[in-house]
Amino acid sequence: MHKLRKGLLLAAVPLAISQVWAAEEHKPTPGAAYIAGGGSGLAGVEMYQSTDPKAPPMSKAEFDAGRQIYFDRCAGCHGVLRKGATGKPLLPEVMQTLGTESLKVFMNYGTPGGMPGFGTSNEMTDREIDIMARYIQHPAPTPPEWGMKEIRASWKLLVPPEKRPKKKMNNLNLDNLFSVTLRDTGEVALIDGDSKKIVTILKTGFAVHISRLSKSGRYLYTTGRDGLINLIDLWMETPQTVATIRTGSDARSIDTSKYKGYDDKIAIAGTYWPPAYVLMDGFTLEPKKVMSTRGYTYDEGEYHPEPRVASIVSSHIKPEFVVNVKETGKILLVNYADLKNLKTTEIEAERFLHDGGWDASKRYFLVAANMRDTVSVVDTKEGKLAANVKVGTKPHPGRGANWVDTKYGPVWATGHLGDDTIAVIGTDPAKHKQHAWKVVRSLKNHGNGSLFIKTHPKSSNLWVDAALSPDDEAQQSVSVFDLKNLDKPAQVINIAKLAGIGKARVTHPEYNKAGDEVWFSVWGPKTGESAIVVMDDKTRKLKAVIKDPRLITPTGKFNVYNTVNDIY
Ligand code: DHE
Repeated sequence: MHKLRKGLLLAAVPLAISQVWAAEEHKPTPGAAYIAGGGSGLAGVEMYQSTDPKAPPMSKAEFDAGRQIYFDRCAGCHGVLRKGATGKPLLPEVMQTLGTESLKVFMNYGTPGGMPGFGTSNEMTDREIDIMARYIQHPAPTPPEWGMKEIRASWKLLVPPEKRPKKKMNNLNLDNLFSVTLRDTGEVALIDGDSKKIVTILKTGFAVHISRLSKSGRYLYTTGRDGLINLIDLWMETPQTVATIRTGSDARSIDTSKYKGYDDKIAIAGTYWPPAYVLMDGFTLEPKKVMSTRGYTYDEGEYHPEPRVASIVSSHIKPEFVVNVKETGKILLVNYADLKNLKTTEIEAERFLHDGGWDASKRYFLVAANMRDTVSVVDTKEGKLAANVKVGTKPHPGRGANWVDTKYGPVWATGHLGDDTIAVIGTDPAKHKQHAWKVVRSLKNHGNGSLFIKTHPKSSNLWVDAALSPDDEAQQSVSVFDLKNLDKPAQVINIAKLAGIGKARVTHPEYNKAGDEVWFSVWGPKTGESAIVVMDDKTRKLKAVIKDPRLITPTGKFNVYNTVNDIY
């Protein structure tokens, strides 16, 4: 932010508070708006309007509008209860001291702490900003809890296992099927990787977030941001949803058991609200157990009322799920061998855990603690933290990328939201001890705001997006590095242009099963054009453009084989 405007902003608020806000300064980065949100399932939930005589009055309609905007745009950073998460706490008594006019300035222009300017970016009208400035001076309404009674009542077994096909009823090459998130319509498109044709489009949860596959590759699980889980049977003539459940009212993660003997048996879903994870029967989604993640931060031992469940991965070497709890900075290894006597190992890692993936051996899990500029590494064989590795500003790996580096042996890499570097971390303490858990290379991406990075064991290319870069050209383009010669700068390819689309972000590289094609989402606006672009990995030339009016806001893509086997 411009120095003068920042000075004016801080001058507009009482000194003590401006000092607190300035003291924790973080430079605004493209990541701020992203973390602020893709919306939340809580926006539409009716809540009790608590009032405080010291706060400015609000009508019921204004309160409801404020609640809706808050959960759509603010809760991602400030927390459901406004106790602070990646953004500052917004406690009513402090907000009342600031007062409506100062709060309007913050909301209009953003803050030095990284909050986007909702007025200057035209994301909120003056009227909405006025409502929000008053809304946050009132006590935060608490969304309803969602316990086993509600979870069970929401469960719908549409096609029980005995009524499902006994063998695969379609001619699809399921290993090379892609599940594509259509974010703004709350759907997934299943696309045949061989013919590049859409097989079907299925309704899922609100702003559907990710797809994951069962060990056998038969079942596809999706989670909506509203906590709605869909279980899709890929063996049916046309794949369809066979069960649904709501595990909470705000959610991002889902996975299923992959340890031998437990194929497809147990599913797990993480929730942001209420903060918890739910264990279910993998074939039916029948809920078995709900576990709260409320508790104390790992470092200061401070109670946190809403530590959200971020990424979850399934171990291949133990009957365990790795559950990453964002605000407390704890990684839970949840052993699902005996649900009645659940054993979890609680590992102190780093706060603000977000997304991550396995190293190539699948023993170590590397997860970004994004607001702490750190990658935490868990040794799942020993059940303990292997290292906290300092990287660049706000790492965001997706699942990251693994390759054998010509100089440093096995490595894993992440891009960053907040700078244009790619951190390459050594991952082999057995044979390359001197490089293990160190940043051995820092590559230069074509922009900041990177969301996802990908390679494949059969490829010698590394593809990196910069989807949240503020620069149009950068957000439409990807960098391709030659893994055999990383001293050479990357080739930068404008993928959106190849699709003939002007205004779009290009994101989430995903390989086909063979590892010779890499797919990108050209993520246009809800009312505009979008596409999937398929690049030939060897020649780095365009292979196909998939366009269809039904492909609205495609973002994540999940190849069945690569997702089952955690190939990245
Ligand atoms: Fe994601 C993974 C949370 C916004 C696309 N995202 C994840 C994971 C978490 C997360 C915790 C890891 C899940 C796992 O592995 O179990 N994402 C969040 C947010 O809280 C956030 C910042 C804001 C929000 O309100 O949701 C957010 N995410 C987005 C987007 O805006 C993206 C770019 C587009 C979209 O579809 O919404 C997006 N997130 C993705 C994708 C993955 C993901 C594609 C899976 C990556 C993979 O390769 O596995």
